[in-house]
Amino acid sequence: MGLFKTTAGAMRRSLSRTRSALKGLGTVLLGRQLDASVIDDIERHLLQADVGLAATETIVADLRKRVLAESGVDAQDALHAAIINLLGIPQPLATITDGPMVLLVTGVNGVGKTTSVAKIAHALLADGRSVLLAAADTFRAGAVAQLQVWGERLGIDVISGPPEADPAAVAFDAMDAAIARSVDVLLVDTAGRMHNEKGLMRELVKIRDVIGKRLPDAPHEVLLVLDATQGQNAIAQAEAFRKSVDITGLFLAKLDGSARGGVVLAIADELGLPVKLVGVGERLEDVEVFQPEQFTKALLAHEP
Ligand SMILES: Nc1nc2c(ncn2[C@@H]2O[C@H](COP(=O)(O)OP(=O)(O)O)[C@@H](O)[C@H]2O)c(=O)[nH]1
Ligand SMILES: [Mg+2]
Repeated sequence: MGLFKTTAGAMRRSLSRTRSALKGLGTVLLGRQLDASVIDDIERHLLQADVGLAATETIVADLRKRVLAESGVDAQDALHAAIINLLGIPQPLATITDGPMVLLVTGVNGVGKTTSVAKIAHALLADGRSVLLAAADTFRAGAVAQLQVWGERLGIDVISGPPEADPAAVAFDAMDAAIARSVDVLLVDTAGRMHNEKGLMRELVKIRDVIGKRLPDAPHEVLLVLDATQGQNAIAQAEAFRKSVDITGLFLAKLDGSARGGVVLAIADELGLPVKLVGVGERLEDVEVFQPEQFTKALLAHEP
């Protein structure tokens, strides 16, 4: 889907606090050649910015290899290349063939699931796709209403159940509706909290299975929403979710205003799950395709 924008300016703005956490790393490297002391500097800066020990070590090891392989390597270029190596190639969302394509959106409470569902719906609508929403967060009072408000703003229907409905039953009804109406995309919003974590994961598996029974190959994407301001805690959440369901990609919300954008590197190193989309604000338009190249440029930019 070539429907999400990638804006260098928005990415640069979003990473301004993360760049502060990196304490001017981009400037530190300016005009320097890669050597052991520069690598030490890089290591120190990365550790201050929530990149985490494991990803920092991966990057440092990559840089050491570069020093050995070649002399006179530009430090900035080398770090850029090492980060790109770590992040891997961009992985876009699954494409719509003959719909409905089903996206299941998961994540803990407050990370930005419902907002992200609305953002994705908005982008799809702008691309001329028909979209249906499913309000499968039936645990939190007000969650259904919140999605309905977005639905009204976007002019699309929201499938919901009675108060405290079984979320899997809502998903079932939504699948029926999506198929009957031949919509292009069904976005399923889910709860981030249950009475306990086991209950939450069991519910999620049930929702996933109900969707898969109704339509083979669905859900086509299981997007885990993580909150970029939560740093390493986001990694722990991903570990917990992936034990129950196959996560196909991450939506990293709240990259704007986060000083912990370095967590993207930790995610790549520790989880190996692709960040597909990033949230860069609270408005419907504030969603970007994650582009490793652009992210790295913004991370190492000279200006604050
Ligand atoms: N700054 C910023 N705020 C966001 C972003 N995404 C979501 N939020 C805010 O995070 C809060 C929780 O979002 P919500 O979608 O209700 O989270 P949910 O509980 O996971 O469904 C709301 O105040 C959103 O406006 C983002 O990309 N940037
Ligand atoms: Mg929600």
